[in-house]
Amino acid sequence: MSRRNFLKNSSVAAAGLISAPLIASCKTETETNTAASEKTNPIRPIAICTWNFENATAKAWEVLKVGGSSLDAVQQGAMIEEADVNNQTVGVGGRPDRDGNVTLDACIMDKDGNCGAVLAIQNIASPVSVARKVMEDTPHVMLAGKGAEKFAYEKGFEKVDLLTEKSKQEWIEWKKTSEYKPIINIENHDTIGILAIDKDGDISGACTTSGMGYKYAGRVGDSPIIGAGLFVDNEIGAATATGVGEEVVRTVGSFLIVELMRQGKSPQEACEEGVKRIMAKNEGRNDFQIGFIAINKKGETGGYCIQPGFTYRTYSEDGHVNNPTESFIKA
Ligand code: SD4
Repeated sequence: MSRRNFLKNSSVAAAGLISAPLIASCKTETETNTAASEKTNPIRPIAICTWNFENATAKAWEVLKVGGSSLDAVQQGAMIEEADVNNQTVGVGGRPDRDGNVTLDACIMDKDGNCGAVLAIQNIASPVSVARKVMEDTPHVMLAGKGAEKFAYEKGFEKVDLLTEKSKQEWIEWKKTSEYKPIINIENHDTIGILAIDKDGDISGACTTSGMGYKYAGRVGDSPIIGAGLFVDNEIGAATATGVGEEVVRTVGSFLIVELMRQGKSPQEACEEGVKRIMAKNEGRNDFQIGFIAINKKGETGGYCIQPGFTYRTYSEDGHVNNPTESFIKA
């Protein structure tokens, strides 16, 4: 859909997203038909993220409501959680690995299928922003570890100590009883995956995390893996995951959700089917958590989780909504 066609959409204009002088233009027959179908199915900019990250979707919405791109919206929304020291599963303040080092994973994907990721990067406050630089300024998709960190400095990112006193003290406590094993628990769950549709109907997504608390040094989860922690197909929709990354990687979870939507499932049905596939491979287990959220081209959303308690946040012209979801394992 062209920008011009979108601008003719009266419901979007009414939402205050555009100024009147931009609306006037002459129409070809094709444009008239497109405009008619838009009336019944208007583009509805929206941001959606895992968990109840109200500030992240609010930030994304700030970008969307003034006509910004979905790519900027997801990056800026994700950056809010990366900077929040109280979120111990993302960015600054994230829980360290079992050796006491905070290592971060992130990826970003745009409407054209361009994508970038950083894996196990240290000392950088916003890995999603480095991932975007990988996408835009290199011929690669993924940079890992020291190479990713070096690249970030080359791009002007500052060196930051990511380990807060709180996370450090908890890690010291953990070491006393842990037997030095990384934990897989169902509470360790504040990764942000964020998806957005902009005024042009284009979809982007981002995902960023410090990964599993007290993981083995060098461990990388699903969050920076395109297809696993995040996938965007601008013709169909997008999906992102939170929870135990190993299981999401095994099932190429976010790609699966988008493919299920391609086959005609709603975002909600697709997320449920994705979780059920994972559970079918883990019969009898109830000690881990995975949640998916998804959005389709129409702006419909869905979310589903293995464990109870999963919510996802949406922000659109209707305001912000915290959406509790059903779960595979009932409370
Ligand atoms: C990981 N999927 O590293 C991430 C962890 C997570 O909410 O999502 N926590 O496996």
